[in-house]
Amino acid sequence: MKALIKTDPQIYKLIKEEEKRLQDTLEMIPSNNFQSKAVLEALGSIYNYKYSEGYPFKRYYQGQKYADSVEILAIKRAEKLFGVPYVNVQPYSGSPANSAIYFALLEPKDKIMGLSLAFGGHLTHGSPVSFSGKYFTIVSYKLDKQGIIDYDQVEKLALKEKPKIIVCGATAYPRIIDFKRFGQIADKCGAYLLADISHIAGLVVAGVHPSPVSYVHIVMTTTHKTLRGPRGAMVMVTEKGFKKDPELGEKINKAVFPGLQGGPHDNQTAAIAVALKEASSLAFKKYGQQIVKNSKALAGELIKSGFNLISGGSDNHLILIDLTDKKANGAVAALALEVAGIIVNKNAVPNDPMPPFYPSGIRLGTPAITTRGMKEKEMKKIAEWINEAINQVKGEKLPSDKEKRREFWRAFKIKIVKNKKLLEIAKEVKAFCLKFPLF
Ligand code: DSN
Repeated sequence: MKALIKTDPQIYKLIKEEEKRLQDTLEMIPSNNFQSKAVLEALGSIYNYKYSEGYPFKRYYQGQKYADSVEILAIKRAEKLFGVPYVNVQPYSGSPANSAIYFALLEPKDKIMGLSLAFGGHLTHGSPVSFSGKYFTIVSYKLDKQGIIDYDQVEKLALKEKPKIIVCGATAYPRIIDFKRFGQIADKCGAYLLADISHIAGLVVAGVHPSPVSYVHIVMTTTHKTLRGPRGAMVMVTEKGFKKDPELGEKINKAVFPGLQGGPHDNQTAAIAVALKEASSLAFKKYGQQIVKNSKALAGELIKSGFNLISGGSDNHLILIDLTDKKANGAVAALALEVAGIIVNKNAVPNDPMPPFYPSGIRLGTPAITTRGMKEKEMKKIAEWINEAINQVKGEKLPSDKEKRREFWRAFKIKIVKNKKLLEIAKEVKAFCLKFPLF
């Protein structure tokens, strides 16, 4: 980073400080991951300068001799890895990718059916605060009392509401998704079926989560979560998708560009190609398997310590904890854990009585710590620290009155960073992390 130090020492310092923060802490937000140096080099390459509106061999600008090859490599690698006949690698990220799919297939007010955000879905699956809930008609399905997708309820709702698209996929769901059952439901009601596998793409590649490809028409994934690529996304059409609608690929291409985006980010495409090459390796398969082993081990330890895990455990890379039984709150716990060097996010739990900014739960996962080489043995220690840290904030009850809550939160933020036990854990975490370098 010689040039950066010289040109902008302030930004250089902030990058180095972030690197150190990551080295010294446990990054357990399940959507975050660390990319390889090779991916980062491609992302920071000369391709950042380039405009390439259009698609390979059909561009609106000259000078595409090599950019075309980059995009074709990315497409071919994705097709092979996921076993699909069509991929668009241009979406800037997951939300634009889902938008493009909707704009390709729907008219304003058409019906989308997805998992409610409050029950683990995503903003773009029909939340009223996102474009998906504003421009389209939304029907949301929920989870059953155990925190599992209620497939019978999904079927009933789908047959009653006849949505044009059903979205299966989630951001805070710790169990296997039954894509086959979703496929049967979509076929019964004539809907397109979109699998949003952003969180689990790396697990699908590793064979530790069933692939949706045989059962759905479209697959969307971001590239930076378990897949360990740069920030970005891909839209794939399956054989089943082409059977339903031979124009599907063309419709999606047009919706991505010129419908929604301008030129693709060629540096991002190059980095996606690198990540896809890495994901085709045996080492990546083992990595994906280890993510799940770690998540199951961590879930088991947390259950032993009396935590209430939504759905009773984890089959994938993430764990969702309802802290109500521990007399703790998600926002309070997430902050306490951060002081202890463990980074998670506060998260709503099913039927959460608390508002989204102060939800009752936390969401945590194993993709990033598995990238660092941690295994089941380390999960035992991490569970101990999580338990000790949350014990420090037991009984910290958020007032229901808004003004009092703001006061409580201001005072809590000042108090918690001085908590001796949490600072002790942070020291232990830092020493432990030394054995697992970021790169
Ligand atoms: N923000 C992502 C997540 O944390 O799951 C989803 O877009």
